[in-house]
Amino acid sequence: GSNWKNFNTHMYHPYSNMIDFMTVLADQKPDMVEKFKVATSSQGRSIYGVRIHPPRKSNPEKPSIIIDAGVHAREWIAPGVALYIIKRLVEGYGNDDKITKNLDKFDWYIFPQVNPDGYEYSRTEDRLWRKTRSKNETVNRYCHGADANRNWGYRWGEVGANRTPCSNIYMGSHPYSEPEILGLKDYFTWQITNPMIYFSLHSYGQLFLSPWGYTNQRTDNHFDQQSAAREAVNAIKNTTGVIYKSGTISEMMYPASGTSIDYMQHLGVPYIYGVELRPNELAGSGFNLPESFIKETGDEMIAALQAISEHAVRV
Ligand code: ING
Ligand code: ZN
Repeated sequence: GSNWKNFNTHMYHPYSNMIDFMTVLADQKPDMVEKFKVATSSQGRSIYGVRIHPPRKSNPEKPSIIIDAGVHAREWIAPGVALYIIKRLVEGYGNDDKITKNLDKFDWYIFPQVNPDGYEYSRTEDRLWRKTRSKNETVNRYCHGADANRNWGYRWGEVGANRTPCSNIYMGSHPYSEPEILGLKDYFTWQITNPMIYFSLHSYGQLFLSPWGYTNQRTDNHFDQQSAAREAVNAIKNTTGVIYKSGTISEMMYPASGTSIDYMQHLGVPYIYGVELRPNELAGSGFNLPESFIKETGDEMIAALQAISEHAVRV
């Protein structure tokens, strides 16, 4: 029974339902939503993004907001939030003042599940699976997958990545060895004309992580990135009361190279955050955040993106 409005964003879905939602949405809202394919996964699944824009002729210079989710299979809240955002934007245009104004200024590109092989494996075989499911035949036929967030080509394999396929942070056999990441990189690099804000959704920890990951040196726009992040943190506090923190990846977590964040910084995107969604360390549920938290966590991300958007057009 297919109407995009019937898609239940308050639950964790199988990958096939996610595709169905995007398909139906693009069919029923052709003036606002385009669905496009960016890659085929190692196991042959198609990976999609959607572009959401106001129902009028688009301006090629218009800045964009890019969101990806599902990079790490077990972090289920991330695709949950991405799908929630897609639905909220489409419902909100013309009805919600802030969303309407935002979409008039920014096009949104959302990739709600970029590692479907890993995701399905985490649903059926191993709830805590993190990586992709590519085969490492020549190196180790028993350990599958690479860490999709260590496989990007900028400063690939320098620190905080591992060369052995059985590691959870295996960087892959070469940069972009994972077809999911190659497709995403090509799309980000060549198909999005004016990328302004990039969120890569992960869990967990309630953190905004900015570049660099590969070094503890600061980027040349560090202070502007941090002031935008503080505005996001405040917006969240005013929305749900929940506390997020911000800082660079290497200072807040650990050094990590070959991440999408460093790639996008290198590309010159001004506002870049790896976001660790709920819960925090104290909550105990970790990657098993109950579905009932999707809505509030999604509202937090919309508030954060609104705040950073306002910052970005002000500076
Ligand atoms: N943490 C991230 C990781 O890849 C991160 C940290 C997030 C780095 C976003 C860069 C960008 O290790 C989790 N939870 O995966
Ligand atoms: Zn992650």
